[in-house]
Order: sequence, then structure tokens, then C-alpha cells
Amino acid sequence: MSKLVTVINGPNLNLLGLREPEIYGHDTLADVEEECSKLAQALGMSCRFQQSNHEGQIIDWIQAARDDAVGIVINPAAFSHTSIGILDALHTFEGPVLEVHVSNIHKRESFRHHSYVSHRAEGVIAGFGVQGYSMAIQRMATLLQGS
Ligand code: CA2
Repeated sequence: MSKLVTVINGPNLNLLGLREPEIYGHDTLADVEEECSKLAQALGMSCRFQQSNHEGQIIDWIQAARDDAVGIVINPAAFSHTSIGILDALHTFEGPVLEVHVSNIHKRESFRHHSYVSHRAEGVIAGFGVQGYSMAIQRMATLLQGS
């Protein structure tokens, strides 16, 4: 059975490609999902793609990932900067966690510079546009080698 990586996306990312293309680009979340699935398959993994605007739902998905996923790629969006609940849930997950931001959060407002999730992440990718998701899948394959 292939290794399942779950890709979790936080609030407003359902609008990717539909609003503010100058910050987030033109690709939609469906485009990103297709790209991640193809790449994961080519690397001997499978990919589950999830998006929610609700913190509790994201926490439930992280907890559920303990049962079936070997790694988590997460763009917690605005919850990156506020949510100790998501951080605590990620601490209960044993596999690698990679954090992705489409924009370079360090080039933006100071309230985006700190991410609670980064305290748990093996790596953080920011400012590479939606390509950051593919980079995270690639890195996940390396981290999972031999597992
Ligand atoms: O750069 C990222 O990926 C962010 O996680 C995106 C979040 C923001 O709060 C973080 O600071 C950085 C916002 C996601 C909103 O996504 C939209 C996409 C298109 C149009 C409007 C919002």
C-alpha cells in the first residue's frame, strides 16, 4: 500500500486563483491538488487534499491523520499566526510535518512573521507560490525514505 500524505489547507485558501492573484497567483486549489496527486504518485506515495475554514475541523483532520497518514503537509493560512490548538494537534502526530505558505510571510505585515505551526514543522517553505506544495511533497518523499 502506498504511503498516504495528507495536505491540509486553512481558511480562505478555497479562494486561491480566484482573488488577489498579485499575492497568491492564478492557480486554483484544484490545480494544486492535481499537481500534488500526480507528483505523490510518481514518488510512490498517495495524497489526500483537504481544505477548511474552521479550526476545529483542521484539528479533527490532524487527529484522524494519526490513523492513516505517514506525513502531513499543512498550509494553516491565518491559523498559522494564532492557533496553539493546531500546534498541539500536530504534536500528537508522529510523522514528518512540513509547513507551506504560498506568499513570503516574512516580507508581509509583521503579524504574519510568527507561525505557531513552525514550532512543530520539520521544514517551512514560503514565498515560492503554489510550487511550494510540490517542493513539500518532494521533501516528504525524502524524509519518508526507508519508512
Ligand atoms: O501565504 C500563505 O500561504 C498564507 O498562509 C495565506 C493566508 C495568510 O493568512 C497567511 O499569512 C499566509 C491567507 C490565505 C488566503 O488565501 C486567499 C487566496 C486567494 C484570495 C484571497 C485569499
